Amino acid sequence: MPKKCPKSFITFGYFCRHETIPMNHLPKRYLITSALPYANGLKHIGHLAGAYIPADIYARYLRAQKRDVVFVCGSDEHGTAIPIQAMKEGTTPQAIIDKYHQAMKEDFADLQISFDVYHRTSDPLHHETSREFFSYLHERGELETKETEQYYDEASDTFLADRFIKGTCPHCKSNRAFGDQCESCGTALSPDELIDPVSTISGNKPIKKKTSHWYLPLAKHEQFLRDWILDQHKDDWRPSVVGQCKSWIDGGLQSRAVTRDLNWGVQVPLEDAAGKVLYVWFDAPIGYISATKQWALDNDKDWKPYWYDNDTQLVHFIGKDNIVFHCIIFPVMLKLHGNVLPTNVPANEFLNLEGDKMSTSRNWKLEMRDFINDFVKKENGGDQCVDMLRYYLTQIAPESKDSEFTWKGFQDAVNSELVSIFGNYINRAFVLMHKLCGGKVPRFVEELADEKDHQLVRDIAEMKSKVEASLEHYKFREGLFDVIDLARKGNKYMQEKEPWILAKSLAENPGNQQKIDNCMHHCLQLAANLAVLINPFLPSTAKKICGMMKVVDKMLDWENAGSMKLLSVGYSLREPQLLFRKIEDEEVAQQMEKLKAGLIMAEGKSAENNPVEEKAPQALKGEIVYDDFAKIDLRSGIITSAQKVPKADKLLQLEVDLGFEKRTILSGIAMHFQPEEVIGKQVVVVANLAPRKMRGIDSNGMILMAEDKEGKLHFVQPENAIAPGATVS
Ligand code: B3M
Ligand code: ZN
Repeated sequence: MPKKCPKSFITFGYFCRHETIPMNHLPKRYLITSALPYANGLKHIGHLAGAYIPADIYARYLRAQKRDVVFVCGSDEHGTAIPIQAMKEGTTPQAIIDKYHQAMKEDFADLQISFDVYHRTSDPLHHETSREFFSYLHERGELETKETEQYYDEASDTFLADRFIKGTCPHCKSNRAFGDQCESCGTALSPDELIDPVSTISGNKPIKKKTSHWYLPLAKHEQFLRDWILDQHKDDWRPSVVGQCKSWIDGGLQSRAVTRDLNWGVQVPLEDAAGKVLYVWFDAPIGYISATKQWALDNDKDWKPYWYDNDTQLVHFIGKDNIVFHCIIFPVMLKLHGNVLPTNVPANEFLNLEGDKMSTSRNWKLEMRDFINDFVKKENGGDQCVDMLRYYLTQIAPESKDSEFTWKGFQDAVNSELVSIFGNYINRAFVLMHKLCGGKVPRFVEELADEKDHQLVRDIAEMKSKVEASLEHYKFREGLFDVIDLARKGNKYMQEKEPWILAKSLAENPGNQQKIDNCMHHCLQLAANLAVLINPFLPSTAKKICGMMKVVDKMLDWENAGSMKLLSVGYSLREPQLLFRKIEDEEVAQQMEKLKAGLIMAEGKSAENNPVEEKAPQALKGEIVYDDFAKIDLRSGIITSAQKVPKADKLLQLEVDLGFEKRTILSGIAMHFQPEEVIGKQVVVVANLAPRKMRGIDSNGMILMAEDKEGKLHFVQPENAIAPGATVS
């Protein structure tokens, strides 16, 4: 039995959407946000599945309900990620953000993510909004100042915040840990926690230098956070989100620095703060407010109620690595600034790709742009392919645990569900109606209705509230599953009614025509209902069905779902168009090849010249005596910096610390490793090799590498960390 919420007169099928927040009416307005993607590179389908598609489904659903909704997003253009990308691409931070802002905006538009505004944090409106926010908190004494010693890179004259410092993660021991977060295990870090930190700018070991910053004292707000999240929202937020918040709060809330010594970002609006900018995670969420302001300016609306009136439902769609910022830090900021708090933060887990974590450095990823180019913009592509991707990514949405994109899975989802169930149902309904009912919506005669007809009507009505209950609770995969299930029921109904068989004996049984008409009438009303229900998920498909029915998009208003009167009797409909094409085996094979080729490229090999094949074992070299070997002085060392050698594809110029001295060594590993990957590596060096000049640079020694049977290089390393200079024999 549906439980009725005592606080609300509105229930959606099974649940009330206000189980914990007392409200006796629907919120006046909705503000939906998707995480602002960093403008430092193209985004992959994991991002799309985590923060953009679910938000878009929700926004489209609310719009179809005629609710007041604004869906905002924009590029996150600050933080150390941007200058680092600029260094990598040999250009300026401004050029980087301009390039990626435009590219991401286009990708989202191509995939029909229906933002009401796509803003950017480099916009003066955002700078002004963030500065005002900071000043407001500062003037009210809500921020602390502290002088601390922080890592500093003398070579580049820079304090090493966040991504400017790299080292070994104290938790998982990965060497892909930065000053803000470990890339491998996702733990939030501070630079002081890193083991063997090095500057990502110069590769040097940093020194410590005094600096002062402003901090948000989170501990002061512990009780508020406990009451608000762990009590008020314990049941309506996802368990994983509440769980992460609980462990943060229980772990003891530390003051968080909200400023940085950096020359890229929003200037701190205080006299004594030259050279300091707001921490990117302070200004980025304020980007949601600036984006709302921009939307209001563009549409002649008032932005304030969205951020100040408590009758706003604010929902942040994010990936799980952003939970702490959206559930702890930003809400404290919002509370202090007098704004509304998020009603929900439906964070998603991660999406893996073909059995492995997606990774930019290993090239194991599927960028949105790749899909757009390989499917949407190809012949036989277009909007149907957008909806295919939206379908599959919703079907495998990592709502409660990590999930996995596979090309075979994509093919199966498209061919066996979209094509065989949904597309097939719509197509058959149209084809049969043209064949058996003269291309017009036939009449339904109630007196002839049987139990199957009644059941179908009940199924349609019930599905409306079922999908609502799912969407109101951010269970998008469940909602989509239900819509497909309704199409499945339609196929079954048609199969059981067999109007084509009835048609065969029409001459003997003229009464069969009304039976056929009854069946086809229901089938067409169901097709129209399917268009309404699928619309938030697959908007192009819904529109296409409207086109085939010669009805305006207004039919897609949510209130129409559940009705058996969407199409008028006698109305003539168009010939059907196929909604979806199949995904061929060759396409799957091609994508798998492409993925593997990308991996090989990332390992520094070109896919064409070096197919993955095992190398023949190398013959042993001629015998030597012990004295020959004893001449070689092997020492342990640590790579402290690395850079590419201009015009030499294969060479990396390394600085290796041997304890007693630092060496420049040229190593032929550039096709296998990026410079930043090797910094901090322990190595074994042939320390007494005669110097050799290459490309005008003296190389003093050689690094030992092992080559596996696929030709991949691995560092030869001592088992445990040992001091540089140790002898190896
Ligand atoms: N740019 C991190 C990310 O892209 C960050 C999100 C900001 S949301 C305010 O994962
Ligand atoms: Zn880690």
